[in-house]
Amino acid sequence: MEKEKKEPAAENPYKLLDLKLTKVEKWAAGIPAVMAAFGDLFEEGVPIRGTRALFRMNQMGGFDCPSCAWPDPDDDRSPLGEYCENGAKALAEEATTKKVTADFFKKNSVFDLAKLTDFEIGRKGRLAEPVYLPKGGTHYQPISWDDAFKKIAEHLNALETPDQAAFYTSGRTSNEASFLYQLFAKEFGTNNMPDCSNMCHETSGTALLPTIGIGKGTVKLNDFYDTDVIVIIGQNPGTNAPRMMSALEKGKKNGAKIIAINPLPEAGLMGFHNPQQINGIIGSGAKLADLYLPVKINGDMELLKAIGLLLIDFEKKSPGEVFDQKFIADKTIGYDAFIKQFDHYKLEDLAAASGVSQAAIYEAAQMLAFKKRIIFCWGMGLTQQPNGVEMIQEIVNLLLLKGSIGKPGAGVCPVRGHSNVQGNRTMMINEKPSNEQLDRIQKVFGFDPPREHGYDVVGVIKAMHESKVKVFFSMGGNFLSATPDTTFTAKALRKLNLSVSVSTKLNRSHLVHGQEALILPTFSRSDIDMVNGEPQFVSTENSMGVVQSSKGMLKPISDKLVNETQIVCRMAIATLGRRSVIDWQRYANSYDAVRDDIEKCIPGFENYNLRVRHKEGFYLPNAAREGNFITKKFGDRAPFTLTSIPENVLAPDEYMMATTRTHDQFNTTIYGLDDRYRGIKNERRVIFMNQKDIEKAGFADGEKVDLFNYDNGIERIAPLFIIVSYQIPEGNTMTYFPETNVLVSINNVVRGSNMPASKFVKIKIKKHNPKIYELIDQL
Ligand SMILES: Nc1nc2c(c(=O)[nH]1)N[C@H]1C(S)=C(S)[C@@H](COP(=O)(O)OP(=O)(O)OC[C@H]3O[C@@H](n4cnc5c(=O)[nH]c(N)nc54)[C@H](O)[C@@H]3O)O[C@H]1N2
Ligand SMILES: Nc1nc2c(c(=O)[nH]1)N[C@H]1C(S)=C(S)[C@@H](COP(=O)(O)OP(=O)(O)OC[C@H]3O[C@@H](n4cnc5c(=O)[nH]c(N)nc54)[C@H](O)[C@@H]3O)O[C@H]1N2
Ligand SMILES: [Mo]
Repeated sequence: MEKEKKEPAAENPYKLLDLKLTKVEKWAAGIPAVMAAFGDLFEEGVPIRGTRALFRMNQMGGFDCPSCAWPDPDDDRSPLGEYCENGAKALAEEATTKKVTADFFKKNSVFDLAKLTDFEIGRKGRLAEPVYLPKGGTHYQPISWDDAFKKIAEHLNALETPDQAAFYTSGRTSNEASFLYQLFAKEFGTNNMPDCSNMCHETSGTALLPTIGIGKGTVKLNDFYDTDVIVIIGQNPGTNAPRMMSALEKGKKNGAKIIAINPLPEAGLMGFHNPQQINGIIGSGAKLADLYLPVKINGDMELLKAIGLLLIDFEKKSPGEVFDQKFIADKTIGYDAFIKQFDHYKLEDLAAASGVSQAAIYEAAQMLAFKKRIIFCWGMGLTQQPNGVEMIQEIVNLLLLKGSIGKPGAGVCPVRGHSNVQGNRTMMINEKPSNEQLDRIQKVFGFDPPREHGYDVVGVIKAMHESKVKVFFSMGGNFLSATPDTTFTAKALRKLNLSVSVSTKLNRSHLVHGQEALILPTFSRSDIDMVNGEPQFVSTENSMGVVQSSKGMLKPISDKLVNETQIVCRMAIATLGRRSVIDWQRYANSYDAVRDDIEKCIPGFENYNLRVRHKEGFYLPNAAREGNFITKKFGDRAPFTLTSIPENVLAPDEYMMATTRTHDQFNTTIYGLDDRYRGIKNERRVIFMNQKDIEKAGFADGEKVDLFNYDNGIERIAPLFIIVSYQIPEGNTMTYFPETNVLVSINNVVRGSNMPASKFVKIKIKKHNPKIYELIDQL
């Protein structure tokens, strides 16, 4: 058995529940989704409070769903609001009336709380008052807000340099709070602003900025309704962006074809019963993917190159009909060198390495060959690969050949994660702010912002380890569990002088903390945000660059919550005092004042206060969307990028593992223990394997195993998983995040974006050894 740990556990307890296998679904949503949505509201004991809120979610003038960043239709919204099962679960998490009070912490030590699973920790309810853990303390204790800000200020002001502090952001923070937060960090004197983008779509931005001139997607929602082909690669919309399914359904109705590229035949790629339409609930629903390509993990580059090779061949046979030669001549650069590169490739080799049959690749190429309106959507399946930047650039290459960017019904669509992660970046939360951005800050506010780039997520973990960062402030998120190499990261966090978490719910990052720690409870998106007796609205930016207002409607569960905007202002006043050139109190009193200054600093926000009050919000400028590719290096042309084929070698006893989300979680928040579409009930410690691999290795379906990673000569262990025989390519395995983050080396990163390559983890699998826990203790 697992031994009693010396320190609060940084990982979920190693215990199995009672796995039941159910049918693997071929359709997403429908009746079970509606039931699950309302079921969660009932489970949280908030059927009326929650249902009322559900009807205001994603309604014009309502509040923005806290779940994903998929946009709402510009017009034509369902009178019930646009919601989905997982949006309802996210809301139930927020709307719960269960509370975590100071009394709760008095009864439960940090050590004991860490013995719970993430699922159990999340069930405890909303954080209701600020608490503080003194050096050597075992229990969090109450603290007043004023004293909390004093503590933060003391620690920050005691640092030798401002760069010994770091300010993390998860992607739910509003534009207004984000802007103030980065402004504070810059005035304090550091660009150490790691954020969840560093684990999410940094790879997309890194790939797109130098090729199309903007690090964001180019399509609008309406483009999905009128297009020829939609390619969905490395993304699971049925679970992670369920409202995207309505757009896919509508596109299909209007004649679009869908190609899905994924090692797993995800239910949400195969079919959809629209839960918001009667015929979707009871009728036959819509078949989604016209073609499913079961690519190997990280086989996408070869697959994309194989499609490119065939398209070049088709173009040779029907000149001018496959490629858009005028677009290539007018808008791009590097075509000849790009085409020449393909002389070295053979279809057989590419197909074999991708894991997809030549016939299927041929079919994909044919579906694309004579069409000009093509949309490519992608998610973490590409961005969390070591060569993710190059793979996305290869997608851009294909779209440039076809003239398929910057026109209606065509373009790139990186499907963002957190509901305001894109807005956070627009508000300049970025460890690498551009000189233009810093110049504007300097001009508007009159102080000299630091110019040196700061730490990103991987960088800050290493810096904490080396005691170069001593104060860590988290605006939302669950840093310990979201980041790689859990054991290494836990050690890093424990070295801090002070860790501060602004949070809505209890999570593991509160339990693995700095020598002193603060938990500051805040509002969620659905809460009414009163300032000076007036309910306020904030604004967010969705995956397609639309800025919209969001106004909460639920009474906060406690009068001891402070909203994120006020938290930043009060921290700034306490820390900077008279050193500051900014009137923080003015911002604390008025969000309009914040928006006025955002307008002065960030292009595209002209008349912000006026336009944000329009019900449908407004689009931010996006030159690439209009067909103008303004790149630093090539002026007004989009370059073709020469990319390379990865060399993937696995030892005979090695497997490739991707970590993914279940249908019952939002990142590290675990809503439930099922993964309904994939046929998993009541267990998270499972590993999906191909039946042939199971037999070859002498394992059995249902057998208990331990997982190991040996990157950089270090043994990393994730004990006690159950093998589930699954339709997945040979040599590939899939497990759930965050349970297997312990296996992801801190040095296993994406080239160019420095993101953890959490979908490219080499593992070994051994029969479960009951003595494994002793080994872990020695690590
Ligand atoms: N309900 C819910 N909604 C969410 C989230 C959530 O946790 N729960 N998280 C939010 C966030 S922050 C984000 S970033 C998004 C994430 O949404 P997604 O991008 O969908 O994230 P994942 O579930 O990690 O994995 C995506 C897919 O990648 C596939 N994949 C793995 N390896 C490869 C590969 O090598 N090639 C290809 N082609 N595919 C591969 C997996 O099979 C899986 O289907 O969702 C957001 N929305
Ligand atoms: N192995 C592996 N690791 C991954 C991934 C993966 O696919 N595989 N995905 C990565 C991705 S895409 C992402 S985005 C990161 C996510 O990393 P994070 O954003 O750090 O993690 P979350 O789980 O979304 O954060 C949940 C916590 O946020 C707090 N919270 C929720 N709403 C609010 C709010 O409105 N305000 C405030 N202040 N706090 C709030 C709650 O306390 C909750 O416990 O994880 C990454 N890690
Ligand atoms: Mo994400």
